[in-house]
Amino acid sequence: AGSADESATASRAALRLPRPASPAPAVPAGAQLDVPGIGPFTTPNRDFFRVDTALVVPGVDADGWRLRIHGTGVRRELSLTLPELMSRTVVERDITLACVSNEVGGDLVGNARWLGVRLADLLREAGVRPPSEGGPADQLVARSVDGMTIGTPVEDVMDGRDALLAFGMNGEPLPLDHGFPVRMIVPGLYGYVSACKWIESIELTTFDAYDAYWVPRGWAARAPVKTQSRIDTPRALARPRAGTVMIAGVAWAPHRGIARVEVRVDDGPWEVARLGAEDSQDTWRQWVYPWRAAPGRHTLTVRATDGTGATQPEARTDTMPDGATGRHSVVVTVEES
Ligand SMILES: Nc1nc2c(c(=O)[nH]1)N[C@H]1C(S)=C(S)[C@@H](COP(=O)(O)O)O[C@H]1N2
Ligand SMILES: [Mo]
Repeated sequence: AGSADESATASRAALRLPRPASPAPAVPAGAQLDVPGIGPFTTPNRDFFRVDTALVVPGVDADGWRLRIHGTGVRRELSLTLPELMSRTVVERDITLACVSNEVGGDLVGNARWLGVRLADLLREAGVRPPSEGGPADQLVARSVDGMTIGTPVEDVMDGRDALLAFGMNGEPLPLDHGFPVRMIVPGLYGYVSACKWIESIELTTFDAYDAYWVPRGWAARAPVKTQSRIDTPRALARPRAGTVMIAGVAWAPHRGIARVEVRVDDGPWEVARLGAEDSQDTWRQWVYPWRAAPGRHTLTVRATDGTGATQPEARTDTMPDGATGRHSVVVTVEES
């Protein structure tokens, strides 16, 4: 008898992804800046960060998989196979996913092209109304085959954003370690309150009635992604030569978008960086600032302003309970040229 992993791998290899009724527009050419040391705009699956509690990656056979939608305010329970899910209206979207455990300057963030079905469509099909329309449930609890529970505001997934039940990632079926066969992805919310991998059910309930897995462990029940920006080049402790040095990196405020990125050298003025073209307000943005670097030791600091006009605060806070704040900086020593 084959292992769970073998049957999962075999069912993944046999899976044919549907074509999206609503494809993602091509990534604009200017989204990817041509600066050495800056990563790809779309994170390849093999490089996409992985965060979960699974000691062994769950091997789910797509052929036996079902998703159940039930709970408070559900008028018609749904129980869907994968072909049934794929027969709904399929959309494709670029969405940046961030982990609440990401420290300032950290790399627990990635951007991918997801293929799936809008969760709001399925909730409507089940007769669910959001709280703003008088619905009784304000929390949706996603459960995975390995017992994880993830709580998401019903209002957020039904407010028009592209909250997805995704089965495709960058043109392939979801990799096993990113949640095969199906996971959730919600623009603007940290993974632990939105991105349930290996999902098997969605229960409509309330925040009062139920605490999802991470909540009794000290993490906030509601957690929109905080605006962050990161310097990818030069690296900390680099020794660039005097002259023009490209300071560059990435900034994200998923679902609000990035309006501005500024860079400061030592205690100098904030200088406006050039932004890569915006793909969507749900994706990160690359940025670059050409710096006339003079010899000596310098501290480089970055800050971003999101689409609502809010600038990243200077105060550093811990990742717990709802995501780190503060500005990334690196110290470099510029050598005589
Ligand atoms: N089943 C399950 N889903 C999960 C988790 C988990 O531990 N188990 N971790 C969540 C967290 S904290 C994050 S940040 C994202 C990470 O998704 P990725 O591993 O595909 O990057 O998955 C979320 N979904
Ligand atoms: Mo996370």
